[in-house]
Amino acid sequence: MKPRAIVPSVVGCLLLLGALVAPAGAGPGRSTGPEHAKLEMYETVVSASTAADIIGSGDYDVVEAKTLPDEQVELTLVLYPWERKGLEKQGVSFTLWRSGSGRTATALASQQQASGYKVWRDYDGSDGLEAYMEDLEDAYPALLELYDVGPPTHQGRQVHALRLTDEGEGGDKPAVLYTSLQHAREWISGEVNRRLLEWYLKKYTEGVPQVVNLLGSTELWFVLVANPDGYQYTFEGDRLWRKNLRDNDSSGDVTAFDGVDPNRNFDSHWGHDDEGSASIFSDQTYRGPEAESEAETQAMLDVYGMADPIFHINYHSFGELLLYSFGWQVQTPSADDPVFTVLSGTDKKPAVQGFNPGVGADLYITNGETTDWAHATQGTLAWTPELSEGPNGDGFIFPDSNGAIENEFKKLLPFSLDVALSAEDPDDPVSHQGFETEPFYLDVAELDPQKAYNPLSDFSFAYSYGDPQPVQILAKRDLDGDRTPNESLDDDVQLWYSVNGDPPVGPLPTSEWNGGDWFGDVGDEYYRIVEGEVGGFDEDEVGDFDDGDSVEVWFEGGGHTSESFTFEAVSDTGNPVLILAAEDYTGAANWPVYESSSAPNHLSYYTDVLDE
Ligand code: 0X9
Ligand code: ZN
Repeated sequence: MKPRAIVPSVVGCLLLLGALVAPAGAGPGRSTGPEHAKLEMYETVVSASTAADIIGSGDYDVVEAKTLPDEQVELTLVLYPWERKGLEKQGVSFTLWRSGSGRTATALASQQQASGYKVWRDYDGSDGLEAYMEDLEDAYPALLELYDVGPPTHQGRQVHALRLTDEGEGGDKPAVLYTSLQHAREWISGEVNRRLLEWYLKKYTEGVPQVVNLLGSTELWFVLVANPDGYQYTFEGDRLWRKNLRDNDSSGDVTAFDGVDPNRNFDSHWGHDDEGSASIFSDQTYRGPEAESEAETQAMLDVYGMADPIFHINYHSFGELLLYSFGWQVQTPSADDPVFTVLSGTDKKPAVQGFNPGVGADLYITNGETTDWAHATQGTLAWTPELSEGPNGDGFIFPDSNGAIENEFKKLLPFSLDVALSAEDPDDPVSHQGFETEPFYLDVAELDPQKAYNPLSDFSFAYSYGDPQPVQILAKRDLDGDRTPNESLDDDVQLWYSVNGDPPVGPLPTSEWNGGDWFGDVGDEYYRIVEGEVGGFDEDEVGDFDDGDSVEVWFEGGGHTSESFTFEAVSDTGNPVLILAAEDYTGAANWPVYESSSAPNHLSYYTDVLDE
């Protein structure tokens, strides 16, 4: 993953945290004013702590962070002139970002446009992507259906979804959703997605059994242009535009203060803090006036309503990453992490060659974001692949070259196909690399070493100071493998233990552990944490531990036995214990937001419990 480590958990220096608001004189009617400024890409090398402040403020569009030797960090940012000047006043100096061939982002874009596009096409034009989708539906009437999804956008465009399946087969089929161009400037995402759709059509027409079977059993849904207003604007207004075109400042014109980030407008931890999304109009991650306020978000809701996807790939660029939930806070892989890891691979063996797989928050945190929402509220496991910048290091201005674009599509194809092939049996996903999910995980880091430092990664422990002692494990919901798509049955898990090698005690019951009531849905569609207790019986009976006892613990279910672990029992000293706890009930961590922020929410609850 990209080095999250550059962001200290406590952001020390507040020097850079002042939110930038529109400069004086900004406003409608001044065609040369800052509201008509264009975005440009810059680079800067700063100390790790300054980098942490810039990223942690959430006020700047940081698109890359590379750790250099000597605690220095190279940041690539997309900025308006006043944002650059504001940072310069605080001592940060910038150079224009340059591609491998030495061009700035805007120069590269102008050059591409001036020589006439070979591959790239806009949305509105007679050979644009909207006309393309309509023509494609006409060409494949038995396979493709085009839907209007969501209301018209701010500029009156229609978002479309295409459903690809062998309609002759009928039936209620599991679905996979592929979306792209949620961010206007990320042109490569639309072309990779469009080529995937065409690849399926071609292979089906050629009678390739794998694809014929797939389209018989599965629906594939495509939203090629999730943000058509913004996308069209990158052809006509500003090549580096990211958001949609909501008229935030009611100027009647597209200005630098307009646009909502469609990838921050979903109803899952929406507006949780100002680092993962922004409240400022001109910010590139402006979250909108309320969750689901945008036509583009409602379009996605419509697609989910029709397709109810098992999996979703939301192609973005750039960075060569394969991101999955969760993104809204750090160190929080979901309970479904085994399914993500089998399909995404690991740092050493990524499912997309040259890409870096991992949880989204390892890049930076986001809230109101599509894939978090999909997992937490829809039970859909979703990815954000950050595609590459092309062979010449061109950032968002991926080359207008059929060869380079085709290479990018082919690089993604094995992963994109694995996900589709897995929809029928999602907890036993298909991996072209041969990874498989296990019934139990005592330590998730055995599957993916980068998860080792997360809480809830390793359920084993060396010493017990409690009797009874709670023990946990990550278990597949369907242990005996009789799950059918869209139906989940939770198989019983039994707990066993043995003291000092004595005959096993068990089977003991377990129950699902759902964490606290603080963080909401933990993303546990296919896996869950189960918990039981060992010991805790009357004195002198089997199960009551003595100091130094060696207790081996394991779990069984669906005919499978987990790995075991052994802890040493340590006797209770009988000494009183002082517990110090604090709760941030006024700051960003006050979630969900309570009506009163004058008293702790959870600590007072805890005190009530203790009083009972
Ligand atoms: O910020 C985004 O919306 C995505 N990156 S992009 O550069 N294409 O804008 C990343 C979303 C994935 N989630 C997290 N990084 N938390
Ligand atoms: Zn993006």
